Amino acid sequence: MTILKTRTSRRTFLQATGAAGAAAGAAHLGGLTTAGEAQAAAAKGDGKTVVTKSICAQCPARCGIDVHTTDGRVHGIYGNPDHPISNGKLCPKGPLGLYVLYDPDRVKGPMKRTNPAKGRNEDPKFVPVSWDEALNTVAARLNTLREKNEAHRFALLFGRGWGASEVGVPINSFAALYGSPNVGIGHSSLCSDGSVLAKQCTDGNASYNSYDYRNANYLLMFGANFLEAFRPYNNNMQVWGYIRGDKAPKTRVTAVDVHMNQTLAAADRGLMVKPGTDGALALAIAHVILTEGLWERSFVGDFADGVNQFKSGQAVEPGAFREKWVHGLVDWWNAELKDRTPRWAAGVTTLAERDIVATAREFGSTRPAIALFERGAHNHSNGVYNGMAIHTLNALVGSLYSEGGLAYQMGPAYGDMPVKEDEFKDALSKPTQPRIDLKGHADGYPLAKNMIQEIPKNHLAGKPYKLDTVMFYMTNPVFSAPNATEWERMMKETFVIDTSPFPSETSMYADLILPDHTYLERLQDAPTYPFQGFPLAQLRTPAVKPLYDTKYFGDTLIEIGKRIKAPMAGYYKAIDNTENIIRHLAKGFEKQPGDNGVNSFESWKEKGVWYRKPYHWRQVRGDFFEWDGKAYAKAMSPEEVKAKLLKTPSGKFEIRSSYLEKNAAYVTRHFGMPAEKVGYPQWVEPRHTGGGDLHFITPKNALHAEGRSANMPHAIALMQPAAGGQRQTLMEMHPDTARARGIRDGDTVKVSTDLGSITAVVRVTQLTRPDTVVLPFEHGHWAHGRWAKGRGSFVDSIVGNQSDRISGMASYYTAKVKVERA
Ligand SMILES: Nc1nc2c(c(=O)[nH]1)N[C@H]1C(S)=C(S)[C@@H](COP(=O)(O)OP(=O)(O)OC[C@H]3O[C@@H](n4cnc5c(=O)[nH]c(N)nc54)[C@H](O)[C@@H]3O)O[C@H]1N2
Ligand SMILES: Nc1nc2c(c(=O)[nH]1)N[C@H]1C(S)=C(S)[C@@H](COP(=O)(O)OP(=O)(O)OC[C@H]3O[C@@H](n4cnc5c(=O)[nH]c(N)nc54)[C@H](O)[C@@H]3O)O[C@H]1N2
Ligand code: SF4
Ligand SMILES: [Mo]
Repeated sequence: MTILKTRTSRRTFLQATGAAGAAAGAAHLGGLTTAGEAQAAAAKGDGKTVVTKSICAQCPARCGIDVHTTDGRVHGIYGNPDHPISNGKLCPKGPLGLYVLYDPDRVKGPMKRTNPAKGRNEDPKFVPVSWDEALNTVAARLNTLREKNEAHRFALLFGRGWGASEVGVPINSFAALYGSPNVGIGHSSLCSDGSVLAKQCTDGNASYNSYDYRNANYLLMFGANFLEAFRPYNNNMQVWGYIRGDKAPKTRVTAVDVHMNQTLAAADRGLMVKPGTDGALALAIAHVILTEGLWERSFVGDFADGVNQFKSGQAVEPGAFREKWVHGLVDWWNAELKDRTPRWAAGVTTLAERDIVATAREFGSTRPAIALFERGAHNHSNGVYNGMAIHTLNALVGSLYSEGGLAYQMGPAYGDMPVKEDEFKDALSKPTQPRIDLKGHADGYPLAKNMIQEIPKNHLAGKPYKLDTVMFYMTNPVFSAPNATEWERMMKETFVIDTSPFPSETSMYADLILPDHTYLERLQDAPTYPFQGFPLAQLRTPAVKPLYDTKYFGDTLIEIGKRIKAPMAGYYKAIDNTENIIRHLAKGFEKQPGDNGVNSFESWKEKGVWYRKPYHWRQVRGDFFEWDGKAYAKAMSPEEVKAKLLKTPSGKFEIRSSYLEKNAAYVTRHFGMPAEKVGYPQWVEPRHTGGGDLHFITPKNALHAEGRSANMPHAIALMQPAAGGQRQTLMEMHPDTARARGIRDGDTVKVSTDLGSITAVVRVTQLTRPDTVVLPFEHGHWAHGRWAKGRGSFVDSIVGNQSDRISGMASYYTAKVKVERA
């Protein structure tokens, strides 16, 4: 296939070879990106090395990086020593960013498809177009849809983006002004919405947690791969070195997973649980904490007479317990927990009863302790209930907002935008149709945040309608969503716009590609994922002039906005460009300078990060305090706690969730328990897809950078020993399971579900459960560059599209497969 042949103008050629002077680069950028004097000098070829402070983009940890550039070429990426997440260190993927920038298969300028036929084996026959033509083509389509009152048939889907300069302002304002409910559907339901909803149901914060690991003495991790993936990976490794090394006492760790990953291997105790049963384990741990009287009385409360009445199998008199910061404890005990004994959980999880009891005693008697979970625990149909049971353990031991506990990330002190959207609305701005993913709709997923995985199904069925034009920013669901191949059918019927700098699977179905700069070429605010809670605002500054004729996505969307025939064009003209947005954000730092002195746009660029310590709130033995500038000394009233920290209707940690009870009819319909029981963390059997007999787990590994490492030769080379050979990925299978099927180490096997089959090479190992096979995600691309293509197994093509009815989280780890010799 001769795909992605590009127009190599003299200008882009010169830039690509690094011979272009600063002037050509500046013209290319339209004056938007000021790379700085120093970089201009570096580009001149005087041999000097320039260090640009920026932020890694190969995983959501967003580590601060020092990018070393000499003569206009990046030759090294190191950790920024003055950045609180990286502290001068990086994970192995950080330095490999060079491969992202210099990927030979990059899309080198805007392109349009000339072959109307679409399919994996169709050459799109892309031809270069100018930016003007490309932007005008998009604007013309969007104007026509609006004129026909069909604005809803335009969808803009995005993934790894959180910044004000791409999602916050350009996308969100488009959603507010253009008139389609489908502008800005994020990929969060492919990622971690299960954890977000579990928190929302219990403590009212629809968010991920921040963690104070360094002061914790016990970590209990469920389906979160702390030493290979869980965020922020690089800092987790630094934390690990401290809590397992210098710290006294050493923090004890129990990790729960379905196979022996690096985290389990390094933990004090690794529990290999049956997939989908983490909730049962957490309930039994809670049972032991209550029956053995290990709960934190200063936070939870106590029996009026101080005598513990929690006895296995026996109900407790309502009213006997005086609750402090929890709501519904005794109701929960009576309705669910009294029978969730370790023996019962041993039957469900296949773990040994004594291990469950030992874990519960350790967790319940070591303070401070943190129970955390991520995708392993919630990528199942019962994910939110599992997550609620786990998160409730934090309440039982008093870890909410405590030192050595967990909290929620604070936002930075950003300045306001120069204009308000409201002034640029017209009669068509308000959407009149439901969202294509039926999020929030009674027939769909009323409680979910996003349901991106439902889009192809709904489109193909024409329910609620058919899309016309679909634009993608930083997401490639045709590879990464469950039942991924269903997306291809939709993409054949729609006008597809991709913004990826790489020839992704989405690009192969694109009608138009408007390529983004890579992260080392763009000026971009890059908010942190929740870290330690104190506010942190990060900035990417280009380390080199863009190599090719690309444009930062935020600016692409602003330029489209300017071309819409409606008042909204005025808004985008006023915003004008992404640097302008970022300059306005930075104005907030004038009033609140960072601890590192950052108080302006210029100083932000110079340091790459603004932050202000400490975290603002703290719970100490059942009392809540605010930081008064010197100490956690300002006592908070229950009303303030409710407004700022425990944001539930009761103002407490709700073991009996008002949020779920409010939606009882819906929950009952899908889960089958009686309405009065929906609010409690409880055991719900997971529903499996696929129709096979072996659990199919497809996790991330350390060298894998979501959909962005597949074409990086060194990343591939470094993961080979664990994950595969040059063209194949290894699937872990237990010796008993292999023997029963006549499979030997190194055999190629066929792995099938009701959606189809893939092949994999088997690695026979005791590191996985006999009922579970493990095949890493990320390999098996059929596009995405020369080294990515045709290597390994495309796992999401056989994982069924089933979601947790509460969070809408895709149940990736719930499939069951049949494995036979190929
Ligand atoms: N190296 C690397 N790090 C990353 C990313 C990356 O692409 N590469 N991506 C980032 C993103 S977007 C996210 S969302 C986070 C996700 O971070 P994690 O949630 O930690 O990542 P996963 O690999 O999806 O799943 C974690 C673990 O769940 C296990 N598991 C599967 N089913 C079960 C189960 O039923 N119970 C239990 N207890 N465990 C189970 C898997 O074996 C796996 O070890 O990682 C981030 N960090
Ligand atoms: N089996 C299995 N499936 C999974 C997972 C798993 O662990 N196992 N993980 C899930 C999780 S947690 C997530 S978050 C999703 C992630 O899956 P996606 O939402 O698809 O996101 P990414 O893989 O991060 O990147 C998508 C695409 O963005 C494009 N891209 C890369 N860099 C840039 C850039 O600088 N600019 C622009 N405009 N585009 C760029 C590339 O084409 C890339 O393929 O996958 C999910 N799918
Ligand atoms: S942990 Fe993530 S952000 Fe940090 S260096 Fe590694 S890939 Fe980059
Ligand atoms: Mo994710």
